[in-house]
Amino acid sequence: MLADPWWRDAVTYQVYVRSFADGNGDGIGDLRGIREKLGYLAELGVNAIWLNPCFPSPMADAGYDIADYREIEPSFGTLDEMDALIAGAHERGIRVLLDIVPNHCSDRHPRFQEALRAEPRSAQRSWFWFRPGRGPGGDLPPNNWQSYFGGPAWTRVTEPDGTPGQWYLHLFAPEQPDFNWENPEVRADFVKTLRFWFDRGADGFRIDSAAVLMKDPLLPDLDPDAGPCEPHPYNDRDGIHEIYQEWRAVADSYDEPRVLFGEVWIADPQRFAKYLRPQEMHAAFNFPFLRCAWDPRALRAVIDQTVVFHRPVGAPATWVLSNHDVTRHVTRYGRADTTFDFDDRGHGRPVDLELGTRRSRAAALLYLALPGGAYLYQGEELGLWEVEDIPAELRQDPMWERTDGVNPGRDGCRVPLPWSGARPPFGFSTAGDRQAEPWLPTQPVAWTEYTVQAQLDDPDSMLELYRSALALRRTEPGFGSERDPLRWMDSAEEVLSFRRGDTAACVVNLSAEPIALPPHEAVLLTSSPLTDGGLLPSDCAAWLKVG
Ligand code: TEU
Ligand code: CA
Repeated sequence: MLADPWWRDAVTYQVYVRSFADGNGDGIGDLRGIREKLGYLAELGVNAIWLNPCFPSPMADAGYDIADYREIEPSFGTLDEMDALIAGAHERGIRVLLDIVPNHCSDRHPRFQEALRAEPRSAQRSWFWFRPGRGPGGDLPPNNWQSYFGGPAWTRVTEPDGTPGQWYLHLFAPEQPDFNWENPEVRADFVKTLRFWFDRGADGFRIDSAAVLMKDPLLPDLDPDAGPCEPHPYNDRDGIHEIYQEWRAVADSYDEPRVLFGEVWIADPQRFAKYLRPQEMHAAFNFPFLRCAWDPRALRAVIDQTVVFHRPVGAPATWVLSNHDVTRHVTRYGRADTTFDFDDRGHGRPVDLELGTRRSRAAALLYLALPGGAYLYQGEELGLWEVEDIPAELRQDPMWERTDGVNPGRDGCRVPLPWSGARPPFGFSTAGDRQAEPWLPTQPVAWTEYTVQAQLDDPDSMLELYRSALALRRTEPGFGSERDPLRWMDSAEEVLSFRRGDTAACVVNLSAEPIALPPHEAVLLTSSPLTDGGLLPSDCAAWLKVG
């Protein structure tokens, strides 16, 4: 029997574990907290949850520095707690995806510790990229590569005999040494990890930094004028596809196939689509859509391009507006420049949160109406904005420190969720009276009106908009089914208007004036009320039943 390819049009909710819900009152979100909120997630109507890394980690990069791939981070819980969470989610029909980080581990990982103790050119060091330095005494890094978090991508070690020694490569923080994927032992170890979690019932993995695993073994200098992200000679090398073919075979070896979806930051859509060939990943994030301006022509172009490049490989498109790395879209859409850029997060620019919220509501109806999978980042269903005024001493993101504060980093989208009550920490802890201060104690007081409690049953709230849209995705087959292609309808250039299936249509008005709706049988949902004359206002979207 062919297993139900549920992931082709699933709505996946991203749980940023340490900021979702704290089950034991220590101020850090955890697995128990998630389990206690499964009812909330089921009622919201999501099909799957993706948990950011929850494995033992010194948290130099919020869990993306893993010291043990087959255990649970103690501050998040235990293996038993994970089993209970997976079981509880499955009882409610919610799949559970974990986050695997193959490019690098923690410098506390036993393999890296062993490598540090071993000789240069030893088998232990060949798990990583150790190289002698350049210049007199080897005092200069082996090449000019820069870390994504700022500063050189190399750190020098002290050899066991106390002398200054080799350098190791880290595309991210120094606490995140890059694995050497040329080494078959590294490959075998990751297959073991995949099986470990699949055997425990995990339904799939989000693959972190999926396109940067392979490096040119000659480690050539880079053109310093090439952009920070790509093209890099080490980025997206051909051999990388073998790895994902192997992973796909593992995933498909289960009766109920497991899902692999990649974080593939590649702007070139042809190279991007290679990762989605039938024997590779099932899906990958659509970052061009996430980064796109709130602009009708740009959005139409990126939607068309997405559909065009997914079709030949047979993979479903994905749609995503926010995640734990980017500025929350309520804030982005409330600025003059509505795009997203890693190197310029736009912090401190004027923001009109009312406009950003209005557009975010319309964007929710847009992305949830597009054919394919949708990824929802915790808090966007509450309309949360980026917290930009985090004091320097509370900032935790290595991006902030490594750029000397030039880049504010990602803490502003990682603030703990507000659940209830009139004051911070807004019920973030579920453990009764025991409420330690959250690990990032920067919830704005204004979130009083944005708690789950305040929004439930308020028909005008963001939460109710999401709940209604997700319910309609289930009951109106046109919106939900990925197999129904998108067909543009005639409209003004500044309006995105398309049909899904036989009876569903979505209209988004990005023009400055209210517009008439196309002929329809019923208005199913609107992001803001229609005008008295029944027109769709500017920056609003409507879901229609059409004949
Ligand atoms: O992010 C990778 C990432 O954000 C990209 O910026 C990276 O620069 C890209 O691969 C360039 O092509 C992931 C996680 O989402 C993030 O939270 C982690 O900090 C990072 O990997 C390191 O694990
Ligand atoms: Ca906790």
